[in-house]
Amino acid sequence: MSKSDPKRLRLSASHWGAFRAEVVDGALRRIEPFEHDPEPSGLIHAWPEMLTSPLRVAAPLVRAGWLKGDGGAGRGEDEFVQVGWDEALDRAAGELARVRRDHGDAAIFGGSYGWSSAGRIHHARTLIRRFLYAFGGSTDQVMNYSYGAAQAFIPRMLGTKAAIGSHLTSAESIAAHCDIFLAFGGLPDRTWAVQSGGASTHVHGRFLAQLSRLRLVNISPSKADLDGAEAEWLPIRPNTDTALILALTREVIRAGKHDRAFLDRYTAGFEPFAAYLAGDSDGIEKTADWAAEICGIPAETIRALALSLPGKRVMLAANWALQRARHGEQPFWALAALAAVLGQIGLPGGGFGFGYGSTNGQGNPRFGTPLHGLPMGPNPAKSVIPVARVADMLLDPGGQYRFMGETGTYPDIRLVYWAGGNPFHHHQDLNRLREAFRRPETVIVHECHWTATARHADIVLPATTSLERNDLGGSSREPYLLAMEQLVPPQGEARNDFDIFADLAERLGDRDAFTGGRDEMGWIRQSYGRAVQEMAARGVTLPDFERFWAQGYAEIPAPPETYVMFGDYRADPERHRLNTPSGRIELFQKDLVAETEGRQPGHPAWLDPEEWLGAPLAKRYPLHLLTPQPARKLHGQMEGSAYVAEGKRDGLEPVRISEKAARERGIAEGDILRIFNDRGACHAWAQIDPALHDDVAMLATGSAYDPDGREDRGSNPNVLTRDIGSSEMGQGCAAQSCLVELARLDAPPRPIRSHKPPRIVQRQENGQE
Ligand SMILES: Nc1nc2c(c(=O)[nH]1)N[C@H]1C(S)=C(S)[C@@H](COP(=O)(O)OP(=O)(O)OC[C@H]3O[C@@H](n4cnc5c(=O)[nH]c(N)nc54)[C@H](O)[C@@H]3O)O[C@H]1N2
Ligand SMILES: Nc1nc2c(c(=O)[nH]1)N[C@H]1C(S)=C(S)[C@@H](COP(=O)(O)OP(=O)(O)OC[C@H]3O[C@@H](n4cnc5c(=O)[nH]c(N)nc54)[C@H](O)[C@@H]3O)O[C@H]1N2
Ligand SMILES: [Mo]
Repeated sequence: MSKSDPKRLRLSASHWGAFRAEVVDGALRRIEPFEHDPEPSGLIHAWPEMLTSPLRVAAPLVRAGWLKGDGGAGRGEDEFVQVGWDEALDRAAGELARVRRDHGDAAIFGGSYGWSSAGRIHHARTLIRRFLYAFGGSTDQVMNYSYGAAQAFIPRMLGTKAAIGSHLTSAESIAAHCDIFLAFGGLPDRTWAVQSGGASTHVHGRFLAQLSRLRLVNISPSKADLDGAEAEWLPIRPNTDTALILALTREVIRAGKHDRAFLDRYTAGFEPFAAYLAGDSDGIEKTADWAAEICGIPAETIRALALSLPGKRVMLAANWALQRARHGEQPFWALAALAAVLGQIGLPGGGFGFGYGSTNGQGNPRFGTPLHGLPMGPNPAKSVIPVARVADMLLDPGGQYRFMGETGTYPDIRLVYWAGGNPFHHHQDLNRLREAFRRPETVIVHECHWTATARHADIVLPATTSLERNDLGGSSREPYLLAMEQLVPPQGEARNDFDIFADLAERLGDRDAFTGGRDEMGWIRQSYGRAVQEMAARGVTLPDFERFWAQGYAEIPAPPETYVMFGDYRADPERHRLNTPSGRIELFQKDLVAETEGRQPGHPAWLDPEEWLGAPLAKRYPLHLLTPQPARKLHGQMEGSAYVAEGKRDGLEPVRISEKAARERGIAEGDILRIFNDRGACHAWAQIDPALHDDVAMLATGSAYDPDGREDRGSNPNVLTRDIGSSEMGQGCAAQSCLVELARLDAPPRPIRSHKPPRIVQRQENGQE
C-alpha cells in the first residue's frame, strides 16, 4: 500500500500499546491494535479522546497572579492569561537566565520525573535535561518512583540491577524447570498493559499459561492480584512480607534443610543473619508463630509452606509495590536471602526476581532492541536529590538528608521546570506538595493536558502528544522497533517539546547546543542508523530506513539462550565475581550498621513500617490503604476520557473494601465514601470485594488532584499517603505505608472541577489583563 493511500492504516505507539489508525481529514477515524500484538490492551481506544479532549492545553498561558508578582500564592487556584508563543518563550527564557545569573545553575530544578510518552526521540524528560544541561545544568532527580528503594539499595547487596527487573530469569526457564512459584503481590494482568517506551507485544496470558503446571501461590492482600490462573491465596497484611519471609527462612533452617554448601560458596554473612533469625541478637526467634502475629497468616500455614520448599525448584517473585513502602528495601533483600538459603539462585527456573508482576514482558528474552534518544550529556550543575524527596527539597533549602549512606544538602530552588511528568499525580501527601510548590519564584510546565501540575504552574506551554509528531518507539524487552508516524497535525497551538526547547536555546544564544544541528527526521534517521549498525554487528540486517518507515516496524530476533539470572555466577563464582564488597551475595554488611549509626542492622530485618495494621495509629485509622496502578489508565494520563469515565460513578473512582469493613461501617455497594486521615481526605464509591484482606482498602492512583482545602473533590489517594522516604538508605517512594478511615458521605460531594480547564482570560488591548 502506498503512503498516499488515505485508507492506509498508519502505525503509532504508546506505553500501553502500538496501534494502527485510519486518519480521515486530519482526524482519527479508527484505531486497530498492532497486527503482531497477541493480547492488545483496550487502553489504546482512549486515544481519539485523549487527542481532542477539552482538557488539552490549547495555547501558551501565563498565570494571572504571577504576572502581578504574587510570589506563588495563587498557584493552583488562579486564572491564566493567554499569550502568544513569542511572549511565553521570551518570559521562560528570561526567567531561566535571571535565575541562573542571580542564584546559580542548581537553583533550577529540572529533574522533571515522569513517564512522558512513548517514542524515544521526543521523550520529554530526556529533552528537558538535554536542554538544561546545555546551558549550565540544573538540580536533577536520581532513581525512580517505581522501584527507587530497591534501585538504591539492592545492587550493593547483589552487585546487579538485573534482579529488579532489567533482566529476570526467563519465562521459558520457569515453565520448564520450576515447581513452586511464590508471587508476593501477585501477577496482575492490569500492570502488564504497559511497557515504557512503547508496548508492542502483550504477553501476560502467555506468561500465566507458562506457569499453569506449577504450584502458584498468591501472597497478597487481594486475591484479584492473581486472576486467570489457578493459585493458592494467602491474604497477607500489607507491609509485613519481610516478617513472613524471615519466618519461612528460619523454619527452613530449623528443619536443617538449608543449603549449607550454597551459602558457603556463594554468600557472605550467613552467620550473623542466621543468628538474628534464631533470636541471638534480639531475643526473638523469627518463627512461624512470631510472623503469624505480624502478617496475619496462620502459623501452621507458614510452617507448611516453609517445609514444602526445600528439595523443590522454587522461584520467589515479588512485585515492585512491596518496596514502595516504609523499609521497602527489606522484603527484597530478605527474599534474595531466602532464595540463597534454599540454594536456588542461578538454577534454571529457580531463585528470585522482582517485578514479574509489574510491567509487560518480564521474563521475556532480552531483545536489546536498539533505541537511542537524544544524548543528554553530563549535568554541569552536579546537583541531585533522590527522586521522591522533592517536597522536602522545596520546603527546606539548605536542609540535610541521608541517602545511600551519605549526607546531602538540599539546594535552594528558585525555578521549577517540568516536562513529561505530573508530580501532583506521582508524589505523596499532595497538600504538602502544594505548599512546597508555592515556594519557588517561577514554575514552568509543558503539558498536553490540564493536569494538576499544569494548573500549579506560572507558564504553561502546550505540548503535542505522540500522535502529532514522528518518532521511534519500543522497549528492549520487546521484539519490535516501531516507526511512529505522525497521524494528525498538532491540536490548537501545541508544539513539540523539541521545538519549544530549540526556540528557548536560540533565545539563550545557541540553538544548536540543543538541536545538535538536526531536526525531528534528522534525529530519527540518525537513531535508526545506529540501530542498523548495532544489529549488523549482531549479524542481523534491518531494512533500510524507507522500508522500515513504510512498514511501520522492524523485528528484532530473540537471543538464542534461555536466560537464568545468576546462572554464570553459579557456574563460576570466581570468574563472575559479583560487584559487592565480598564479591558474593551479601547477607550481612557491616558498613550498613555504621552508615546508619545502628538504626539498621547489617542483615535483612523486620523493621517497623510505622503506618501499618500493627501500629498504634491503627486504632484511629484502622484500614491499610493500598494505592495500586489504575487498570484503565497509565497513571494520571487519560483522566477525563469516556474510557476512564466508564469505571467512575459521579466522577469518582471505586475504592475496594472488604465485606467486614463494609458491614462494620454500614456501607453498601455504590455508596459514596469519604476516605480520610490526618493529612487529608478524598472521595470514592464503595466496591465491596469478597476476596480482599479484611482491613485493607484499595484505591488506584490516577485521579486528578482537585483540592478544596485539604479535601480532594475527586479520588486522588495521594492526599492521604505519607511523604517519607522508604528509609535513609533508599529514600524511595513509600506510598504503600498508609492508614486511613472511611465513612459514608451523607451530603453530596462537592462538584469536581478537574474535568474542565481552569479559567482563561484573553489579554486586553493595552497589554494589561
Ligand atoms: N500513591 C501512589 N503514588 C504513586 C505510585 C503508587 O503506587 N502509589 N506509583 C508511582 C509510580 S511507580 C510512578 S512511575 C509515578 C508515575 O507518575 P508520572 O509519570 O508523573 O505520571 P503520568 O501521569 O504518566 O505523567 C506523565 C505526564 O506527561 C504528560 N505527557 C505525555 N506526553 C508528553 C509529551 O510528549 N510532552 C510533555 N511535555 N508532556 C507529556 C502526560 O500528559 C502526563 O501528565 O507515580 C507514582 N505515584
Ligand atoms: N494499567 C496500568 N499498568 C501499569 C501502570 C499504570 O499506571 N496502569 N503503571 C506502571 C508502572 S509505572 C509501574 S512502576 C508498575 C508497578 O507495578 P506494581 O508495583 O507491581 O503494581 P501495583 O499495582 O502498585 O501493585 C500490585 C499489587 O501489589 C499488592 N501489594 C501492595 N502492597 C503490598 C504488600 O505490602 N505486600 C504484598 N504482598 N502485596 C502488596 C497490591 O495488592 C497490588 O494490587 O505498573 C506499571 N503498569
Ligand atoms: Mo512506576
